Amino acid sequence: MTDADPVVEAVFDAVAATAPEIRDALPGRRVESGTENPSGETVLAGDVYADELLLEALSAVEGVGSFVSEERPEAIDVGGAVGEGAYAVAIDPLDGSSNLRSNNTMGTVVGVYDAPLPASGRDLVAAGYVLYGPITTMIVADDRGVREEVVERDGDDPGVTRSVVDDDLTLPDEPTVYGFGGRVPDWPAAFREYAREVEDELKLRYGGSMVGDVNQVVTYGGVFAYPALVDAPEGKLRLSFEANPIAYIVESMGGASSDGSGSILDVEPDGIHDRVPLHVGNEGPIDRLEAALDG
Ligand code: AFP
Repeated sequence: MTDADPVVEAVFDAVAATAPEIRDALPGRRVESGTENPSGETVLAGDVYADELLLEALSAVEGVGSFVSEERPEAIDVGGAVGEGAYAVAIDPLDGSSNLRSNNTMGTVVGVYDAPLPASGRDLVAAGYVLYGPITTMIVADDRGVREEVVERDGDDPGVTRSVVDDDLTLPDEPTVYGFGGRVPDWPAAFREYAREVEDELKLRYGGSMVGDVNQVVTYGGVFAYPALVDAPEGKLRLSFEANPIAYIVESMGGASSDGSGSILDVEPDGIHDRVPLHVGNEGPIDRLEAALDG
């Protein structure tokens, strides 16, 4: 097993340390901030708070050269030449924030790139997500594999504990669950036909937060997709902050990802807020999806 990358470890220490503070701040930040993010989406006070906390925490990590967030138009230079010894860290600070009003799962998504953004997923050296569920867990993927950790406050101390509960997370062999985003009438016919087949075989697990829905697939096996839509062929999810990190994690677990024709990690973006159709899960359902869309 290769040694841990100290900068990657420090990035996930910093992300874990913010988790209890973000979680504690959520009850008072369920309201809209009155602003929109670069993707034109309404920003909640919770999004703003998480984004600012993560910028502060990650700026302090030696070896992080730039901070790139779903909530900010441009990369923030935080010191160090990205790709020449420093990393670019891409963050979706509060994925699924519309679940805040309905008190359902949300998360923070992290991509650690060894190249300035916009970058291909092949430039990722690590990726992970924090899941704010009944308990706070964190998935971390790097060249050593994929780990699941429980993140808790360290008693009365200011820090947190990261307890590894599975140090070699792999996708279950048999798919069990599925979750498809968007509205059925907005799905292209080929995807709708594919979805009908999957619905006859697997159990629906869709909660409106990519992190929560992907964690169902990570835990039980299956397929998650936010597909291309008739009026939005690029889908909804952002490549840099959502699709690439999730694809890196699932492929590192022995699964597959696709933008509809090939691995998400091979998509070459034009901009840091590019959207892409995202499909991840067991190889079988993903291979069937690509065949269905290629028909
Ligand atoms: P919000 O962060 O605005 O809640 O969006 C969450 C998300 O980006 C992703 O987490 C979900 O998979 C997807 O949007 C849900 O989109 P729909 O609301 O269209 O199902």
